[in-house]
Amino acid sequence: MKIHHAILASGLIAFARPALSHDEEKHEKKPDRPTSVDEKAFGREGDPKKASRTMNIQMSDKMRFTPAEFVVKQGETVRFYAKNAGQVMHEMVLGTMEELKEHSAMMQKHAGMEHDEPYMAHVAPGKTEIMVWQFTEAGEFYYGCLVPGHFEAGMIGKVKVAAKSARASRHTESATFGNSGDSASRASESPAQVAEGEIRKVDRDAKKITIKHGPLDKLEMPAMTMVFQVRDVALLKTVKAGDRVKFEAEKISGAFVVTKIEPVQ
Ligand SMILES: [Cu+2]
Repeated sequence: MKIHHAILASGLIAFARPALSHDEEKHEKKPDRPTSVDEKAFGREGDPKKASRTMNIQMSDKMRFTPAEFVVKQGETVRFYAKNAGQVMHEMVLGTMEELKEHSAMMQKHAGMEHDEPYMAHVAPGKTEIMVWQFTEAGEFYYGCLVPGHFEAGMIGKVKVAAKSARASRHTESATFGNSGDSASRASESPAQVAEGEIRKVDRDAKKITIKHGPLDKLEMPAMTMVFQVRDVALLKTVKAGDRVKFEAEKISGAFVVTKIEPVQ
């Protein structure tokens, strides 16, 4: 069997190598910052050391997650290995159905925007990303791929969080989706927005900065942690992860770009 031999051969090559190449490592999500303490309706970022369970979630170009449904216990911390078995980008984003729908509409509106929250894994073709999440609330939640068009094509899965006690679950939603009525209105270039936020990550090589910010009305963006481009890499000299900053951002050729940034005391 050719396939078998190929796998065996590549396995041997990998084994013979002194260390895994960068591509082969499974990336522990955002090791460069502390675990977020933000509470969401569907839980909070999990401490990898407390993960009691590991789950493999496979994503395919058929716009499906495998498994498409699973059950966890309230309070449980799960380490997800989100594997992209397809040829195009996919994401696994946890949330309530309402949040996922809103988020999906926003992705349609701002094609190409990048953001980064502890409850999402963006996975390039052939790669696996790790996400650790603690399900603190009982109820029914979902995971969707918000690459434009994928969620609408049915790329969605369901998590049932079984209540620890007998009390009724507070978050139950029906799995109906489809026309939320808000079809992608063409986003135009925005006026400049001045805002404050907290830096989560500075990537000088890619000229990108990740900022946790409140609502940016002029950019029609709700509060989130988002990856911005920077107009000039020199802007990144004076700031580092953890800093509170005042910044100015605008939408330029479809991308969100930070044009000014300074630390605030
Ligand atoms: Cu997808």
